[in-house]
Amino acid sequence: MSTPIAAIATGPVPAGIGILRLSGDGVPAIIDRVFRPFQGAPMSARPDRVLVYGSLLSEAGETLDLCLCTLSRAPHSYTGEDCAELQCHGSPMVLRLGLSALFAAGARQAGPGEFTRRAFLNGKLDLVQAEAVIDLIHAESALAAKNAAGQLGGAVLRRTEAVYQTLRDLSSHYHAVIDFPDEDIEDFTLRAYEDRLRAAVRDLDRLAGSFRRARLITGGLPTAIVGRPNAGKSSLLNALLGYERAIVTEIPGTTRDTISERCELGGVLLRLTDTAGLRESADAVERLGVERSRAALAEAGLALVLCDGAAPFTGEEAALLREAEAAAPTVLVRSKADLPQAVWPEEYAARAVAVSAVTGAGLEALGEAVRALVPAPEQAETGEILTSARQADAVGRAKESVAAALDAMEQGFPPDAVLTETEEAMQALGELSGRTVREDVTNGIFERFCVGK
Ligand SMILES: Nc1nc2c(ncn2[C@@H]2O[C@H](COP(=O)(O)OP(=O)(O)OP(=O)(O)O)[C@@H](O)[C@H]2O)c(=O)[nH]1
Ligand SMILES: [Mg+2]
Repeated sequence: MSTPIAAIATGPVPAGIGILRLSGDGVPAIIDRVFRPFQGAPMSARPDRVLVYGSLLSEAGETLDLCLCTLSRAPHSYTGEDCAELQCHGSPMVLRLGLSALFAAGARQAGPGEFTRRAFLNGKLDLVQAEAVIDLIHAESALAAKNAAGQLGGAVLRRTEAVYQTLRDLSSHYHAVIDFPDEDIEDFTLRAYEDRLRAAVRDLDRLAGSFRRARLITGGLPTAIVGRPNAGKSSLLNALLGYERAIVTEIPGTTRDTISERCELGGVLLRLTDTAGLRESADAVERLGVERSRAALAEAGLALVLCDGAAPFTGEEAALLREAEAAAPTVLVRSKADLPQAVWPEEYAARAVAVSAVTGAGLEALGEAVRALVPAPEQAETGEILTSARQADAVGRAKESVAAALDAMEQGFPPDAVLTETEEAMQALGELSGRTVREDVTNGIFERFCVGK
């Protein structure tokens, strides 16, 4: 028995289309009470997954909207239960009234992630796929979306499933050794397992290590924009974001506090931090700002060093460039390209990317320079970047246990020692897919969802 739940699945702003979603027992009957087709039979008497045009009715039977309805009966639906969707005009008020009508007809409000939780409980999705749904909804870069889509397609599980099979085979083999000690279990098959386990350790290690690159596609690579006062740092931040995020003035020392925003540049998701211009200052507040600039540089995975192209490139700029290069991969950016340019020493002029925050010239070239320094992680293309610490932890533990099992085999330890490790590894992989995960862990995952998903 599963209580029928309903929610508005689309955002709370006026839009072209807004969707009401329903899942659970008795959904066809509930739909018949709130939706009247313009022609023919009620929804409950129609086949699955056909779009039907009709009226959305209020509790009192008045027409709220003209909309499209579709029904997907169990088990062929997102949740695996009877499901329906009402595609209305995207008026938040109409959707709220429609939702009330659904409540009056017997549904209750869905909790955050409840549709996807039901899909998980009914075996429609594993836990990695459920988390990929959140990642896909919140993707802020093309690569993040690609990675999430790959995981939704089962990319991670395909890889770990092969390892799981190996462990299962190995464990039944050892159980056979323990249960039938008199049978001669051939040694060479065990050696074949050693090769498979070695491959498993490599695969799991690569997968667990992918988490280190997750910030490249989800949180954004920490990127410090540094330079001397008035170099045009805040102007560049604004130009890249496309709106006036930071204060810009002609007074050197305008920016004090660091300002961070995410932005995609050259296909790489960056967390850009605009900083206070670096100089010796007598002003206590500015000095604190400069400290923060240096801290941002120290944490950065990428530095954009801005130097005013209309001014000479001095020893101070050169020192700043060296300081940045010691901290992170660095792009030298020559700002204010729209102004008459000063002559720079050839070695710096040759490597600098000229940009203008005023005209937008050079921003594309800057993107290319960033892409060249920060190659996109290949694993994102196939959906094999783990994006949650939970997943990385489970895969990491599985790897440790497989390595320990391998070690025990190589050292000729008794079967029990190998079995303990293979079973630990299988347990960890089960947590990854959700097969053996604790309920409080799954609760934590689905709480991160929005209502309606
Ligand atoms: N013509 C032109 N002027 C620019 C450009 N970028 C910045 N400026 C001007 O340069 C001055 C300083 O710009 P900001 O962006 O505030 O420089 P900043 O590096 O953030 O300066 P501080 O915060 O003081 O360290 C302002 O008067 C901007 O209008 C540009 O691309 N072209
Ligand atoms: Mg500034």
